[in-house]
Amino acid sequence: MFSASLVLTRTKRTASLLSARAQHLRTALVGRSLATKARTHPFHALAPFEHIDETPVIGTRFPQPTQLSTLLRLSNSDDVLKDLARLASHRGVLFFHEQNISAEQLRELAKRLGELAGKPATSTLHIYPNDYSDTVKSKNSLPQDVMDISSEGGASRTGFSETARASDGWHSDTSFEPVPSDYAILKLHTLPPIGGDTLWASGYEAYDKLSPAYRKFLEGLTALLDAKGVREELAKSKDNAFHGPRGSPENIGAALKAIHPVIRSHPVTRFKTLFVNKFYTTRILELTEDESNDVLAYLARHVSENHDLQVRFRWGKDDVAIWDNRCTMHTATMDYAGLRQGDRVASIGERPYFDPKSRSRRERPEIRAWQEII
Ligand SMILES: O=C(O)CCC(=O)C(=O)O
Ligand SMILES: [Fe+2]
Repeated sequence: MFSASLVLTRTKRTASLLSARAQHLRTALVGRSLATKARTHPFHALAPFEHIDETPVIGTRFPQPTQLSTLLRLSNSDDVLKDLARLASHRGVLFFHEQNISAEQLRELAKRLGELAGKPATSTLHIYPNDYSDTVKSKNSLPQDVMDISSEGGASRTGFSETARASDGWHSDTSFEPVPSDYAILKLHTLPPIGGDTLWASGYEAYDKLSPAYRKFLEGLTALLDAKGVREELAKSKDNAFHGPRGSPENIGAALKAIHPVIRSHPVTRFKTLFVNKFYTTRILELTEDESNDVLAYLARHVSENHDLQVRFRWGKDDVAIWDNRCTMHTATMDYAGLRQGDRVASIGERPYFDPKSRSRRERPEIRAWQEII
């Protein structure tokens, strides 16, 4: 009886010792694998924050309730935000759920992402040329460089028509400016019961899916991007025109037009990306008008009909998207009824350029290696 109970006690103790050792070993191994993961993670500072890729080429989601407002205040926040900017530049768009970030903090975040990614000191936040303060009441309480995205006459409904082709909306924010946006952030605080998804398309993949001959043909061409719709709205509305500077000393005046390379090199990733969009690009300058119309129509179809280079986001209340306007296009979906509203901040980056020595995203072997690690 005695010895049996001793054996039992011993066995229990041995078992619990063994299990403690196993636990210790497990913790050490998990610790080591986390440390290895952090070391090998291409965006080291983001390793502690769970994130998953939405598609192979575009979109990454932070499923845990990682609060962007908390990231702004971490002791290593510069490292974390720098990696967040780099991740956005690689993945095109990042999604965050149920965010408590304020409009003022959205401004801080956009400003810091751009600065940490290396934008020129003269670039700040974009101010939209059309100030909707007369038509949208809530705009009155927002800073001038926070845009009210609203189904009630705000920017998201500019030129809206129920019979319009949905794919006509693909655009890159502020691409009509001489110095357009790098990063933009949108938080939607009011949603209709259903509908109103937003889609993003990868400019890297749009470039990579073209044949080498077509890529070569486009490289070095330049295009006119023209915010004609905004100019027309301004001419007929009571809204006040804002003539600048709109986030850069170069973004001034009432023209709302710019000439940019058709294929652009990304300053953070150094990848080549398609930089024309259906909404603002009106003419490829080196081609005849006829040729230009055909090439632009083809490129618009290339973006809108290749759904393998797109990601579609169904919003929850207070969700936030952060995207890189240099290597993506996006479009809202006007299929909803009811109020849909949020705040959008666009950081101004650098003048677009084409560097023939930059590479295609698919050519970079580390991309494949990174995807295996993450
Ligand atoms: O309303 C949306 O889904 C997108 C609006 C938009 O284009 C933007 O915020 O830049
Ligand atoms: Fe936009």
